[in-house]
Amino acid sequence: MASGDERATTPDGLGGADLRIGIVRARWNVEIVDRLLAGTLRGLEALGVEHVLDETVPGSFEVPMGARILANSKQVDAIVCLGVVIRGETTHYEIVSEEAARGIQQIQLDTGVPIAFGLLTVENEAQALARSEGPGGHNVGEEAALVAVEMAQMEKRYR
Ligand code: RBF
Repeated sequence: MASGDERATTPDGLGGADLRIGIVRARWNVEIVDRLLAGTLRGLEALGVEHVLDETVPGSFEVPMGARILANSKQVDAIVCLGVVIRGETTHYEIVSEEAARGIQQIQLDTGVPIAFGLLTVENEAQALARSEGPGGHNVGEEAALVAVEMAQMEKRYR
């Protein structure tokens, strides 16, 4: 992988058969969120994850709260958050995207349940489409699945 490549790398031999993974996804920009979701499910399946808990919330601003509810439920080992915030469509861009990122980091550190950041914060729809491609393409949701499994495995090793 070339240096400067923005995609996440994954250690060899990563497996998720023993893991329970939660998904928290926003319903704003639902067509693109659905593409991220397809990527997440593809990534989880490739790693052997069978136990998936899937929840939706109104928008990306609510994603941290949804993640906190799942994390506190003790029913998941890690969480994938999905959402799409497009600058061109909202003057709230900074508020929604920054609060979502800040909230997700806070919740994973406070609860100890790893949370992968699978939100797109982009300038326009073209960028959102380019980062949510189908099999073989760049899909942030798929990458977030790998991140969730890797961090859940690490947390389990030291539990
Ligand atoms: N939620 C998103 O997930 N993506 C957005 O691009 C987005 N844009 C918004 C723009 C405005 C003007 C408002 C009021 C809300 C937006 N939301 C968006 C919804 C937000 O995350 C949240 O659901 C609502 O603000 C209700 O708390």
